[in-house]
Amino acid sequence: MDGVTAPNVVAAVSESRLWDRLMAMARIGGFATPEGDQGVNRPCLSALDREARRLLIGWAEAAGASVSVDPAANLFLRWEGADPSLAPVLTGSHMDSQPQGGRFDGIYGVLAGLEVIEALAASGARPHRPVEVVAWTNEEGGRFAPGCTGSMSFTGFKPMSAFDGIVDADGVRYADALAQHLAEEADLARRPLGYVPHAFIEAHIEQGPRLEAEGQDVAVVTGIQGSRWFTVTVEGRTDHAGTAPLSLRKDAVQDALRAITALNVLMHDPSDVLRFTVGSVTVEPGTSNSVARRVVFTIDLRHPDEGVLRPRGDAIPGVVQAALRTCTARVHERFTAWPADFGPTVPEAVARAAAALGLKAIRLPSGAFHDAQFLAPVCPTGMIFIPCRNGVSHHPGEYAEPAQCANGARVLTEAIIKLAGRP
Ligand code: HGY
Ligand code: MN
Ligand code: MN
Repeated sequence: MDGVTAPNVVAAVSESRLWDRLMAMARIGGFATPEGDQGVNRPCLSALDREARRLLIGWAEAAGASVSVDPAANLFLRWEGADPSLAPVLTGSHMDSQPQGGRFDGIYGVLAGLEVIEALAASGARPHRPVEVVAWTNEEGGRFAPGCTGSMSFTGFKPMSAFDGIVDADGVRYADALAQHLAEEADLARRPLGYVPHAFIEAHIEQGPRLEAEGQDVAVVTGIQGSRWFTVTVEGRTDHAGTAPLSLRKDAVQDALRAITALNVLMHDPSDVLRFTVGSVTVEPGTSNSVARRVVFTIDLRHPDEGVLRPRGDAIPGVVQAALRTCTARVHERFTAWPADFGPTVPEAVARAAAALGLKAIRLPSGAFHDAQFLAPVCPTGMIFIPCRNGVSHHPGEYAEPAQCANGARVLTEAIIKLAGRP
């Protein structure tokens, strides 16, 4: 570990403690699949989410960190700096999961951040700047779509009120779930919403195959591709499946199929860089013997180049309307994250940290979005990726090795010490 800034601190990162905590968290909302995978279903602002946060808070307070929550329910663990008045170096990720999620997406970055605090505590180090670990609210957007509502609120990308009316599958409003969550965490110290960090750095599994395939230890993440989410509501008329002539029907399923087929043509990309996903299709009334009166389907569109993402996304409403035969349709864009470039500061700190630790690293853009996408316009931002098995994520089979998790936490520790000012 030549050239490591604070070898005693980095050496205090514990692979076994980090791994045990990852596995303890995986039991909260955990489930086994018939194939033998261990998945996690931990929706944001749920009782499971609060259970996981309490576990994290217990560990953090035992390590000597102070704990607080902001009005968006973003949870902060603070390790005081030699000069508490300085803007902190902020790290962290999210604790919510996809419904068929894995044991590492998000939670790894939060626990790697806690490992930095543990290492600072064990070595008695007091960096110049405070170090804060954040668990962002609702990164995934699985229960309340879109995702990243916590980090968008924190950075002022959107006012918190913009998310109030989002409802989950049970019709619960985001604002009500947030109010209940904050009430159940009323014993925790409060802090105001938002500040400008000195820097933000997030550790995460790659959620792609390159690090494993190329035998790399970590990735220096250079940026995040853009994402645009839409919902398309196709309105028809329900009819009797046995008696209504096809020539008189307003069949929302048939027109939704025409729209999706036309969108596939719009989104065709021979270079396979563009990502177009229809991940959810709901049909009403949804019975075998009634013609569908309504179909709602989602669109997740991604591309690293705004020059592609913008025109393809802007063309969606016209393509949908032109494809309809008998129904009407509404297209609503509910999430827009333009491509983020992380610039030099934090990626250089990550690259130097990996080199100082003798780890193999490549530079890589992120295909998945992250809260870091919304911090990038606010402060120097970057990410560290660790390999995950077969690149699998948003799947119960998601997996990373204990040593890989520890490597990422050590790079995070070294980079944060460098950014916060050495102890
Ligand atoms: O969808 C994403 O890219 C992220 O994993 N939530
Ligand atoms: Mn994630
Ligand atoms: Mn995810």
